Amino acid sequence: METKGKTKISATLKNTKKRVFSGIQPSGDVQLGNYLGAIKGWVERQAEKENFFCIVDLHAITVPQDPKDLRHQTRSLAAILFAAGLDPNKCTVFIQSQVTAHAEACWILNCTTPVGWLERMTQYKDKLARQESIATGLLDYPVLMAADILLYDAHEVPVGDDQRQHVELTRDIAQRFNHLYGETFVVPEAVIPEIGARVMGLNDPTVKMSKSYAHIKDHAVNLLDEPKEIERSIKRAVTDSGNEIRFSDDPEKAGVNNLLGIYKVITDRSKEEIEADFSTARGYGDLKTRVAEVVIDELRPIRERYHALMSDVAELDRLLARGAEQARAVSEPKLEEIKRRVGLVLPGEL
Ligand code: ATP
Ligand code: LTN
Repeated sequence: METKGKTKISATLKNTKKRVFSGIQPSGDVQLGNYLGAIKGWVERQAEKENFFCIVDLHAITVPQDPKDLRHQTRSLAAILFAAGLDPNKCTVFIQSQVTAHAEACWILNCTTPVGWLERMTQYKDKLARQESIATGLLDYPVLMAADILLYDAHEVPVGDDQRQHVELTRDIAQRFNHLYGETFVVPEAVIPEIGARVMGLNDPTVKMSKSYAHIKDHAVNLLDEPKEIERSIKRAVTDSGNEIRFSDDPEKAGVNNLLGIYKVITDRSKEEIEADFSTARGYGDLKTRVAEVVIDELRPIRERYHALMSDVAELDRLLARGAEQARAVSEPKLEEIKRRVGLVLPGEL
């Protein structure tokens, strides 16, 4: 009787938690922007939420990937997420392609999403401009992302600023489906940090730091970089010819602003405090030294835990298999609901 009562209470508590869904691509070495713009917030708020974090390998293959590298990067990314502090007892971490409901829901949503909505996506237009030939999957990328989110009835989608437009589109896709077929989906909100949502490249502060540019020398700090490498990339960060250390929207000062933003997210101090602190600094050299120090200290324990996790791949695979099972338990009934709504005959009905 007592146990029954307890179960009921914990189920009620669980249901009051907001559901969170986010994704990250296994498309290369995880970089500091991924951590400050997304992963750090996921870790900090995991206790307050019901969390689903997805390693979106189907999104990664929308641009060419070496199969061997992709396999390695998928496990390695899982290890990074756990090493950064995601607790498998509080979060469902899983590989997208292992939960087939995502691809199926994507197809159904493709059939209610006007192609013009996809052609307007800035990330698609940027990639299109950079490549000679592009895959259909790249155009369709945001519909798969909508399927990811909507299958879980997620309320919140914590992402970096570059994903704002995709979450807006997810809202449009949900509303359109609800309008056509009746209330089916929760319309989710993007949760974007005030600072750290757009960490810029160290070699070029006009371009967002990206995993897929991480091979370019001194573009990014990778989460697994050794202290010497971190120091080197930050010391070489492009700044300006002045010496004023302050937060600023001035494009001239984008490099310094980027370094201060990184420092702010990690130290969690106010802009005023930070500017006052740096008012006695001797030029950008001092700023870079202090930024490098806090980044090194922040990433050291993650790197150490990562190597420990990667030394036991069987345990990592077990966690991912459990995550996929938990994800299926939520997404499969939702997929059935979607299929029923559009008039597809379910296997159980035959
Ligand atoms: P790719 O280069 O393959 O597109 P990416 O580095 O942009 O990869 P994603 O896997 O697409 O990373 O994104 C994972 C999360 O990290 C998303 O929430 C995204 O908004 C966030 N993110 C990516 N880059 C940055 C950045 N420079 N600053 C802040 N957040 C970022
Ligand atoms: N497009 C996202 C990755 C992504 C995602 C999601 C993010 C795929 N599915 C669902 C949030 C919710 C990106 O970061 N490039």
